[in-house]
Amino acid sequence: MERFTISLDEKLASEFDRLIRERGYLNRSEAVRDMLCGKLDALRLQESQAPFCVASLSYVYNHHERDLAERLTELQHHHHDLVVAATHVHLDHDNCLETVMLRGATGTVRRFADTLIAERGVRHGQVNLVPVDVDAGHRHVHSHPRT
Ligand code: NI
Repeated sequence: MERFTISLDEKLASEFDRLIRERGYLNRSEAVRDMLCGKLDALRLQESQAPFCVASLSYVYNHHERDLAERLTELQHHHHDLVVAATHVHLDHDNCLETVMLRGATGTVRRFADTLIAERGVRHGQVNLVPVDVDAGHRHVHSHPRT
């Protein structure tokens, strides 16, 4: 067992302690271990063990923000090969919640999700990647007819 010390500012420390209570962790070490494992799992997904994935990406944004809604739609169209479906919920007068279902090569899906999350004005961005086995017999080249 290795031990190390982490320095947190007071605000972050108290938020972390609140999260520990809410999630029912016994102590900080257990919570940190769990988060670390989750993060490492997610990173491992990018590597060769899980070349394909499905994913759900969620985020909140203000649709009044200049060009943002348009930029997000543009990005999704640019990667229509990855985007399986998108759901848009008008949360209130200003804010929208979007959940985008993705499918494709793990690295590509991850990069696409990171790009959307990093767009200025996008908040609470989260992506959940789920590794899938792709049956070689069902792996086919998509054609994208124009309408
Ligand atoms: Ni909306």
